Amino acid sequence: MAIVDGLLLAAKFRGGLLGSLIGDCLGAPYEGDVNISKVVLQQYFNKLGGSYTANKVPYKPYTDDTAMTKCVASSLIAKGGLDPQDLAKRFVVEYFNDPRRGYGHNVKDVFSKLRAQKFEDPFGPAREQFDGAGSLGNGAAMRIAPLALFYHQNYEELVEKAKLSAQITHTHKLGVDGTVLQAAAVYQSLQANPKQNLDVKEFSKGLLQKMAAIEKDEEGLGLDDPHPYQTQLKIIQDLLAKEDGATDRDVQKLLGNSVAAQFSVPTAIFCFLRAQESIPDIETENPFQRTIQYAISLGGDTDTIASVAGAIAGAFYGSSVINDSFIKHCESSEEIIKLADELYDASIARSAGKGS
Ligand code: F2R
Ligand code: MG
Ligand code: MG
Repeated sequence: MAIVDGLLLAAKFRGGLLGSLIGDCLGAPYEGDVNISKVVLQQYFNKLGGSYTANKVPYKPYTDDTAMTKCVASSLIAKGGLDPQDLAKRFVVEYFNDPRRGYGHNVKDVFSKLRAQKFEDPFGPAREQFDGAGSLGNGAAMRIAPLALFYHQNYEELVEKAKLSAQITHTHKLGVDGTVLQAAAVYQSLQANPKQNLDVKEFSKGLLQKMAAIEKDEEGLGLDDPHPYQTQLKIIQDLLAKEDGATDRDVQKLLGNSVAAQFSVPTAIFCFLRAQESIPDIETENPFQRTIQYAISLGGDTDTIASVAGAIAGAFYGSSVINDSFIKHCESSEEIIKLADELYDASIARSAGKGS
């Protein structure tokens, strides 16, 4: 991590969590929509990106994506690392205090069962989902950014903890591996120098290598494709290589925009990589905004795809690239900044303690 000094790293922590928040808050009004008008979306971004005028411009509430991300961050800070029981409790307390945040339809059962069994086995209820198949939704990936930031010093440990944190709610291989892929994307963004142009081929190659290691034992699991995330990453590479640029239809059809981790996490990664350059009908010079605006323009699970893409973009650029007006329009942005700073301190303290 030699190219990233302490000040930049702290800004990247803020960027990662703010990116996740902003993608969620700005994407939420469009969740489930198809054929989103690029013109209307541009007006929406122009309005929100203009000078902040509290009470005049709509205030954007966050959804389950941020509610759960906050739980992950606060648990890591309080416990100094992943404590599945503590995290499960935080999810449950958060959900029953504030259930109307647009949670996944089935994950609510996990919260009820965890509460009923008093957190004795924090992984038990998730294993029972979908008749024992487990959830393949993107709900574990959408909240993983704080954990990827916290464990940035040790990739192997990050993978192990990402899997465990996912399994509190998602035990299907596709749900777990989608979480690992998102953790790896945030990890790579954090290591990269934002002052240099991002090599998108190298970035996707790095993820492909990492997922080859994760998916190496998956033959025999009964999946139609034993290497689903490698397949999606190769599609990303093909789409990025298209001379005329991928159409929205290409992206929707080939990568997807649904609630399934397999068809949303790679899409978010593609949005970040494609947004390194200008995109037709997205009028901004700011690559962070371009990432989020493009992710929302694809429709479907817009809050989550934009949140996942925003976390990757924010961890690459750092908070300085994020328009202050977007930050101020999002619910709890001050709290998110505080959590990012505390998470940074906790992560650094942990690695300093290990070295002594
Ligand atoms: N739930 C939503 N959006 C719909 C309603 C929002 C509306 N605006 C409102 O306010 O009510 N968004 C949130 O859910 C996604 C994350 O979901 P998560 O946490 O993965 O939940 P769950 O319930 O585990 O899975 C979601 C759905 O995926 C399908 N599914 C999952 N595993 C499956 C399996 N093994 N077999 C078949 N289907 C499976 C089911 O339909 C689940 O209900 C994010 O978009 C977040 O924003
Ligand atoms: Mg949501
Ligand atoms: Mg969503």
